[in-house]
Amino acid sequence: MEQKKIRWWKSAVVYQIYPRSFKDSNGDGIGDLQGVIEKLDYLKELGVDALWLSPVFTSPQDDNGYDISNYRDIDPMFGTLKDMDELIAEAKKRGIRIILDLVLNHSSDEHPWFQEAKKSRENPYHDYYVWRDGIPGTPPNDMKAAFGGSAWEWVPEVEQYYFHQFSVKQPDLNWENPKVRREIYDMILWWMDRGVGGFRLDVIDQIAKEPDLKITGNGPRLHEFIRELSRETFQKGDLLTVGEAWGADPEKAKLYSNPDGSEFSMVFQFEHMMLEQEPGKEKWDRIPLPFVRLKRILAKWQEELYGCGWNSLFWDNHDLPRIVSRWGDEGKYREVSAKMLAIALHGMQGTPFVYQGEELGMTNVHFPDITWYRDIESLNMYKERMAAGYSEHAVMDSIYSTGRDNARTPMQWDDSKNAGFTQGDPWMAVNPNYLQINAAAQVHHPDSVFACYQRLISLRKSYPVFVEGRFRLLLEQDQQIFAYVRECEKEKLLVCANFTSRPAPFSLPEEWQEAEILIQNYPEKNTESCLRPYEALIYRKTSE
Ligand code: TEU
Ligand code: CA
Repeated sequence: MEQKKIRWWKSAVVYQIYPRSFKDSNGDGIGDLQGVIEKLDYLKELGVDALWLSPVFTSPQDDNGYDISNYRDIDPMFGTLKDMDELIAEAKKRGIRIILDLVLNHSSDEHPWFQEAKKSRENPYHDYYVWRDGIPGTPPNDMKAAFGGSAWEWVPEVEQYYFHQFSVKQPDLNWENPKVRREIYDMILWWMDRGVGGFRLDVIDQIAKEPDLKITGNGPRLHEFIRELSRETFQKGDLLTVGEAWGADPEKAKLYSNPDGSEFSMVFQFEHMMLEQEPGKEKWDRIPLPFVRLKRILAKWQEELYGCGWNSLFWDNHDLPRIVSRWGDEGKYREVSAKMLAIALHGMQGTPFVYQGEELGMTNVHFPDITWYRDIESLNMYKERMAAGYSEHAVMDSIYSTGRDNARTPMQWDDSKNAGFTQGDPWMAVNPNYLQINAAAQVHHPDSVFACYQRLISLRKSYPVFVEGRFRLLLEQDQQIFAYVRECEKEKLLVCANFTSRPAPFSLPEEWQEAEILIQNYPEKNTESCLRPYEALIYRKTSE
C-alpha cells in the first residue's frame, strides 16, 4: 500500500485575514490586497504557511463581502484581479499559499443571476434560487433569518417569496439545480488555475436545504453535493479545503474530513465555541463557561477523529469575540493568558488557525455607543431588542461581550495614528488600546505574545508528535487545569494550562520531572506545586 503522504496542511498553520481591517494601502480607510502584500514579510516572520482571506470578491458589502455579486472579480475597494495574482505570486515566493473564502450557500441579490431570476418565473435563471408561491404578508412558513426577520422575502414581479437564511440581500442558491452546481464548479476551477492554495467554504452544511420541511443544516443531499463538488474541483489539486459547519458532530466530521479526500481536508466545528450560549436562547444570552464540559468536548473531537479524520483548531475568527477577552484576562494577566490559550490550543492534533491580531493578544473593544458599530448582525439585534423593550445597557453589554465587531476593529500595527492601519479615516474605529497592544512592540521581543505564537508554529514542524501524537485527556474533573498528553512511537508531550487567574494545585508526574520544557509562558522556572495564574507549559520526552 503506497505510504499515504502526509498532506501539507497537516503540519501547517493558517492565518485568517479579514482584509477590510488588515492593512489599508491607499488611504481610503479600508484594508486591501496591496496592504496584505505589504505585510507578507510580517506573516513570514510569524511562520504561517497559508492565508485564509475573508471574501474580497465584488460585493455590495451588506454582510461585509459575504454577499457576492461577482465570484470572478475582486471588489474595487480591495483592488483588482491583478492585485490578487500579485498576492498569490508574492506569497508563493515566501512559501505561503492563499486560501479564498467561497460563499456558495447564497449570493448577493445584486448578482446578475438574481437580477435575472426575479424578472419572471420563466427566466432561465429563476430556479438558480429557492422560490415559493404565496400571498403578500403570508410567508410559506415561520422560518427566521439569522440576521433577524422572516427568512422569506416577497417579490411582486413574480408573485413569489425567495428564501434567505441570512440577510434579505443574501438569497439562498438552489443546489438542487445542476446548472447552479456546474457554474460553481467552473468558477472554482477558474480560481484553481490562478494558483490559489485552497478554499474555506462558508456555511457549507446549509447548501442542501429543504425549506418546506424547515431543514437548513445537514440536509439529506448534503454529502452527495459535497462529494460531487470535491470530485469536480478540489481533487484535481493539492488544496487545503475547510468547510464551515456549525452543526457538525464528530460522526459528520468523519465524512467531511475523510482521509480518502472525498470531501474536504477538515471542517470548522463550533461545539466548543457555543458553551456559553444559554440553552434555547440566542447567542447574546450568555452563561459562564462550563470548563469541565469544554475539556470533555475538546477531548471528544481529538479522540473521535484520530486516524479517521482531521480537526481544525481555533479559538478566534471574524465572527467570534476575541479569546483573550472571552477566556483569558484583559488586565494584569493579558499577555500570560493570551499565551496560555495559544499553548493549550496548539498542543492538540489538527491544523491551527490564527486570526489576525490573536498573535498579539488583541482584545475585544468597548466603544461608547451603537453608532460606532458596523456589523449587520449587531445593528439588527440592537433594533430588535430595543424595540422589544430591552435596556440599552443590556443590549450594549451583549454587543461588548459577543458582537462580531470585536474581531473586526483594525489590526494594530504600531502606536502611530490609527495604529498604522490607515493614513485615512478607518471604516471602523481602532481599539484605543493599540498604544499598548501592537505588532511593532512585539515582533522582535522574545517574551511577546507574538514570539509565543512564532515558537508554537515552529514546534509543530520540528517534532512529529505535534502532528501524529494520539491525544489523551488528564485531570478530567479539574476545575482549573486543562492537561493532556500526546503520544506517538518515539516521543510524547505533556501540555498543561491553568485557565484561571488563581494558582491551581498541580504536581508534575514523576515521569515528567526530567523532561525538556519546549515552551512556557512564565520567564522563571516554577518551583511550587501549583500552576501560577494562567500558567501553561509543554513538556517533551522521548518514549521509552
Ligand atoms: O457565518 C455563518 C454563521 O452562521 C454565522 O454568521 C453565525 O450565525 C453568526 O456569526 C453567529 O454570531 C458565515 C460567515 O462566517 C459570516 O461572517 C457570515 O455573516 C455568514 O456566514 C453569512 O454568509
Ligand atoms: Ca484601501
